[in-house]
Amino acid sequence: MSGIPLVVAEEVADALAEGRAVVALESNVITHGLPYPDNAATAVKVESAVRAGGAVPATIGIDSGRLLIGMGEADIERFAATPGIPKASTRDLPVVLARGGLGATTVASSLVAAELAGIPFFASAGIGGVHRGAEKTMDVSADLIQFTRSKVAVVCAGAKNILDLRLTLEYLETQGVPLVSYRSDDFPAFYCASSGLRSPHRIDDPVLLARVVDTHWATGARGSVVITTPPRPEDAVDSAVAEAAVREALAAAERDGVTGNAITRYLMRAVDEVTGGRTSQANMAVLISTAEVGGELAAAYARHRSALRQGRTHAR
Ligand code: PSU
Ligand code: MN
Repeated sequence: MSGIPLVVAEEVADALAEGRAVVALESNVITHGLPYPDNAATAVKVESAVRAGGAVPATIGIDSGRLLIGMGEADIERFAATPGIPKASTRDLPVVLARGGLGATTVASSLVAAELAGIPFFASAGIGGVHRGAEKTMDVSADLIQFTRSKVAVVCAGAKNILDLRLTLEYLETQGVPLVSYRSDDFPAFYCASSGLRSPHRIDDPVLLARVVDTHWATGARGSVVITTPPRPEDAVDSAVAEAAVREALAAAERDGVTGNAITRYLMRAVDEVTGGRTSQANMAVLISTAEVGGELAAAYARHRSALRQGRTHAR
């Protein structure tokens, strides 16, 4: 058991005890990803989407030195409406926990919490990655490093095209992080259906995916399996439109001298301004659709595990 106090929501604790599917979710997207009140409404819809997929949602956050494993609507509203909650990635996690107060977990720090709580699945629309210009700035998201450390499967719509997606895939390959695209050939770029980069593996069968996750851990590997699912066609933004907006946003960031952990939020907002709000609409839709697929895949994984426990090797 961890030495960090965990506040596990009753519904989450029950599901874990009974071997039912749970999907962990980050809270940084609530505090830093979208403006109020869209952030609160979206977070509630994301939780419903996980349920529609067949799993129990567990939104992760930090409160008074404890890790929240599952937020109610009141917690979500508090995180969404309180200004100035710090973004707590893995480097910040011990500081924010030890000081007390609220903290919003990124993908990386949510994975730490999920593993402590025994939750094997996590979903987020967009993972962090290698930033454009990283050969000079060395700005590589701690999310990628955490994928080599936390035994949690990560379902996502790829990573945003504000990043260098080619370098992001190279990094995952170098670090031996399995990357599998569910029912698509390409690595998606968040609200763009494709990054133009082919995924190393495509798998269409959730049972085979569940076996891939188990097999990764059976080899003794620590770390994540990254599973991508593209946006629904009706939600997707045209890649050329998104790329043009990203270039404008990057120029604005350079002009304003924005660097470090503030850059992701800055670029997302700037892209949204350039596209007249089109991308934040797409952002919300992708958060929801990814969560639903995350719920479905976590449920398939839980069924697979339970079949194994009962001595059946090929669950359906
Ligand atoms: N990618 C997105 N939207 C986001 C993030 C990433 O498309 O909101 C957030 C997530 O919380 C992710 C974090 O874990 O940014 C990565 O930040 P950094 O690059 O500073 O590690
Ligand atoms: Mn960074």
